[in-house]
Amino acid sequence: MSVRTALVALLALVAFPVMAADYKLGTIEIRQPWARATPPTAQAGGGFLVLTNTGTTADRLVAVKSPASDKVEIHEMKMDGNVMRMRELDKGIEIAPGASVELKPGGYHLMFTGLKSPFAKGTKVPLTLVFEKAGSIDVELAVEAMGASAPQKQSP
Ligand SMILES: [Cu+2]
Repeated sequence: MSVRTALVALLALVAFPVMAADYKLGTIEIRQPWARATPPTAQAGGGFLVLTNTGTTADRLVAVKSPASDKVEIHEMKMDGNVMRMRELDKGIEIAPGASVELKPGGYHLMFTGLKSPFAKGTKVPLTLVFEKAGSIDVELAVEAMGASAPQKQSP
């Protein structure tokens, strides 16, 4: 390997570090939990994270709760013809063994409805995730700028 190749390889490692889990619950790993800041009068907000199942059997995110809003639903956003629509996934989201599911703007997301107060950039939103097999875990979503499409902070 030339010095130059080695340097490129090293830079690639620095630029794309293997993401460590922010939270771990049994075989479920939770990465980059974040939410978007909301305008002062907003009634709803979105939450996002990446779920990885390191186990050998499927699990399912079945419910989500937060003291920050009346309700949190698990939603999917999809193109219906050329209209973007979202719907509640009443059976939650399955995470296959060895697979990751990314909740992100434009796809799966957590929908907070009946916000107690707007999500302010730089604050944290407490959240409880309930999995069919792994049980439940409390996490915090980092609130990013309004309209952000990805979290600012990458996991170490
Ligand atoms: Cu939604």
